[in-house]
Amino acid sequence: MNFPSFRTAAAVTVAVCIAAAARAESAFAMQNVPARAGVSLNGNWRIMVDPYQAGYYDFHGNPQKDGGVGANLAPKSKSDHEEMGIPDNSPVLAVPGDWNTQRPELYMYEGTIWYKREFDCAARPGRREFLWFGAANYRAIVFLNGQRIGEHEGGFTPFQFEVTGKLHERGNALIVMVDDTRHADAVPQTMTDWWNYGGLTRDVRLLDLPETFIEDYSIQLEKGSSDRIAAWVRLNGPRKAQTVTIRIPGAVEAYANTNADGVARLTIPAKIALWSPERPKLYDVTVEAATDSVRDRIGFRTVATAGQRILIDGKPVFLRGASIHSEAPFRTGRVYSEAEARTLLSWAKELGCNFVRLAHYPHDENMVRVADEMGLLLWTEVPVYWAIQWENPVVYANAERQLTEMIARDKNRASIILWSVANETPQGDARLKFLSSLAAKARELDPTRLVTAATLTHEPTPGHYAADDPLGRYLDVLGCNEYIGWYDGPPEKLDSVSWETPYDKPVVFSEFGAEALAGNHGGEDTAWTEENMAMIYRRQVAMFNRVPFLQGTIAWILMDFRSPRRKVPGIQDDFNRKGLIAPRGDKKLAFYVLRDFYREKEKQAAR
Ligand code: GCB
Repeated sequence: MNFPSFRTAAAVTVAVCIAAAARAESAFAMQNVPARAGVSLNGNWRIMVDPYQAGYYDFHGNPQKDGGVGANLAPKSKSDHEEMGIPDNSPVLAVPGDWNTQRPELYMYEGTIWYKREFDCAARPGRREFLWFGAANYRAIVFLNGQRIGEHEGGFTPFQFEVTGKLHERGNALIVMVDDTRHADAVPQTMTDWWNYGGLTRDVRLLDLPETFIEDYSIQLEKGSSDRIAAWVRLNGPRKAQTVTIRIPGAVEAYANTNADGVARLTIPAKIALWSPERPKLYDVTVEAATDSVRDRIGFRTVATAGQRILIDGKPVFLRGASIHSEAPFRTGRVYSEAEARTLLSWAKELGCNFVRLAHYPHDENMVRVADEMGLLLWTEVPVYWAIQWENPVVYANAERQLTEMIARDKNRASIILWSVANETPQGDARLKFLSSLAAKARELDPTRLVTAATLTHEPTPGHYAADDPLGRYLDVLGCNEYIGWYDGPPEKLDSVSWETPYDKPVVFSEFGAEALAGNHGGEDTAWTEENMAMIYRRQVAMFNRVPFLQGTIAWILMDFRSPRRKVPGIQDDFNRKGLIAPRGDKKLAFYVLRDFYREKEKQAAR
């Protein structure tokens, strides 16, 4: 279900005003929220399904005068027929969690659902409170005690609103309108090959912070150095002038004063053991000011390119990769827990991966933190996917905001080496301008990592491929998605194709694959069988060995994932079956083909 017709002119104007206000309120990104004091607002929330957004707009498409459902109205007497409330006998949804997999009637639902949760809060004097959301797909408007406090757009990044002074000791009503309607002028646009899981899909917390708190920090090796840390710390609150200390037991203890904006910058010489996939050393880091302190676990590594090579800690590395969607193993639905992140990343390890591509949007923070621990290098990306509106400045601003929020959250994670700005976008001048600006923005926000994108294959003459997308000029690493033997020609084509690139920079095959239903067996020539998929993988691997400049291969995909585009009955049934593993954990034959190739690559690297 989709209700684009309800984007009336009035509705659009209102949405734009709300968005502007929300950006201001939620302008900063809080670093390391899992380590902050506060209370969880996870659990069962009451809901109201509102496909017409009648809880927000009146019958002429104007915002409800009294605030609609957000006003938290209840009948005042037994004769009052108030319709806008979310009463205590309403159905419930668990938060975190997508709505589609929790209630059968919501499986295909796209639109608006109102969520309500009541909580008590003994706010302490001299403290500040923030409502924090790990993610809400796709647009959320937040109301507290009947008052609108802000809005956020973008389904995969965190946001928060300050609510200091707005809380009661008892019976606070938090109401959130979540709308996952797809729009042509959104990021992503309407056409994706993944399920549009709606709802409050990640943790919700009420954070309790000192009046002046450590809002954000970056603690990384200085670009180009393996023994100097470049750090900055930013305070938020009235006591901007403080001394900030960074402590890494056994390695670092450094102080600096903050400037008038509450920012301290430090360059610290440090004898530090480097993080690598083989030895994912994380340090317990403390950041301290007089009014606040926060602890983190941070790894330090370098990443660079040298000609066509990728160097980690100065050594060339071949990326033995697989992509992962944020699709939960065993139960299916959006991933939100550390345990699910661990299962997925352990499967990648079993496959022999040293690298994972988190497709096609920022994943839950648990994924990047567990990857840090397990020693998996990461590619993480924004949902600039397929044909978005390249000439629309609102779309660009949206993409840049999502990129900024992703980098803000994850900049201290050693596992991440690549920020990706796009996937399989159609070539053209407007797209090049859009994506080169986005790449420049990524570099400005984080000069220490590499910038990439997954581009489409180009076959200038039959059987001869070129990794030559003009976007490559603006990237550090060029990703190239190829489906030779699946969408592109018969499998035999893989035996004779050749590749070239005009770029003196690393090229990776950012996708390749074939599809089979786990347990479906037959001849190699029979579509959808494990044997057919394994045969295509064998030919792919043989081709990889003939591409001298290749620096990595990223299988599409580690585990099957839900997609409304996948309709073959009895085979797909709403799942893209290109997973090397089925959601219930069974490994398909192709898994072992790729695992053998990755074992061989690992041996070669050790020689
Ligand atoms: C692609 C897309 C990915 C799809 C995949 C497929 O090229 O990047 O999102 O799911 O192909 O299976 O077709």
